[in-house]
Amino acid sequence: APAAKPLPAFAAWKDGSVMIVHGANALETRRGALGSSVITPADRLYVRNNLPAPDAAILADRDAWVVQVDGVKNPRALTVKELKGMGLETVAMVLQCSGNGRGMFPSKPSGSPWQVGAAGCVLWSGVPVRAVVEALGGPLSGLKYMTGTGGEKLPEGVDPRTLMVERSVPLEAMGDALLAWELNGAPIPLAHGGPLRLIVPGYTGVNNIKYIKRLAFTAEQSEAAIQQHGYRMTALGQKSTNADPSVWEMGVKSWINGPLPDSGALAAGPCVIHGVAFGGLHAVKRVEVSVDDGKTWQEAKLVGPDLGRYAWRQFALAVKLPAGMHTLLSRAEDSKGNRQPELRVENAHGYGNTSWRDHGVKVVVA
Ligand code: MSS
Repeated sequence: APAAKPLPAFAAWKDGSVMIVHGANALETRRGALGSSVITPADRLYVRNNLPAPDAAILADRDAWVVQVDGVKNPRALTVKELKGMGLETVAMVLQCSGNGRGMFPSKPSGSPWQVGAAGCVLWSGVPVRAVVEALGGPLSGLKYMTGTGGEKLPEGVDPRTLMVERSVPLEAMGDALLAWELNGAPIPLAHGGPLRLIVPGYTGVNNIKYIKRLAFTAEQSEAAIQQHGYRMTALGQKSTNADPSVWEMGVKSWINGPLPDSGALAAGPCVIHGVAFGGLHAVKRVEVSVDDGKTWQEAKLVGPDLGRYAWRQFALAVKLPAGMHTLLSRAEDSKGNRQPELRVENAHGYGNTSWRDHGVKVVVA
């Protein structure tokens, strides 16, 4: 087997024993290493960057970081220090890369072949975007999107639109959005977007802009390639255009984190099947588990604290597994009655895999 790649310097503080290094800007958490107490520790949280992260010097004086706010009555630049005086909220939220589960597409789309571990459930603290907007006189009328721009330095001489990380989400996403400076009770590390990150609960990872330098309410979506062509549900074999649906809200999803095929030989008898389930914009309502490849289903118990509709729930089901090979599956339903689908939606870039079939695991009981 090839030697495991080392952790990149900006994420060297991660727990290397549980991270899969796909590349310098793509680290995944091993399945089964997400823990069972709801919150994913920061040193196990996946990392994904489209551009190299800025220099760590941007963290030297966190309170001095500046974000320009536009598309409001009184547009202006605000420091993190000023933001800290404008409001405070905490949200527990599943942060999940748009391409989580891409590694399960038989079409082998380009991009990191994530299994389940480009996701975690974490706490963000910061000021509600709506409080900032109110303080700046309210939104201008007729605007349709909230657009965040990443603070990466771009190389000179290239059209910034080709590279910059700038994403627009529908205006209503502002409702629960935060400008956050804290992750799991500590200042946000560089790898996760410190000193300041836009948090858009219920939306896929890419919409959560790290080191945000501009927050704008806009009539149109960003002209950046990452918005116009990137992160869209494009039919297999087609080139992406801005007519394809953008990857925004997350769908209802669950997967099993134990037992796993590599948990070692399982002894026949009692066993607890457990995993995580979330509903994107809506709370997860129930999870069913099958131990016979989907022929029959049993309702699992949601365990642990309910941290709100954007967080995941851990589920558990005690079963007795006889000797033999078993395909274990889970499927979730949200509070609006949306059900996790059996099959993935094929698409050119491997986004949005919520298939319960794909996320099943095979275990052997001796
Ligand atoms: N931001 C910025 N500024 N830059 C970049 O690159 N990326 C994305 C987000 N944000 C970026 C940003 C992505 S893409 C993702 S996932 C996320 O982020 C991740 O996060 P973490 O913290 O985990 O690393 Mo896919 O959809």
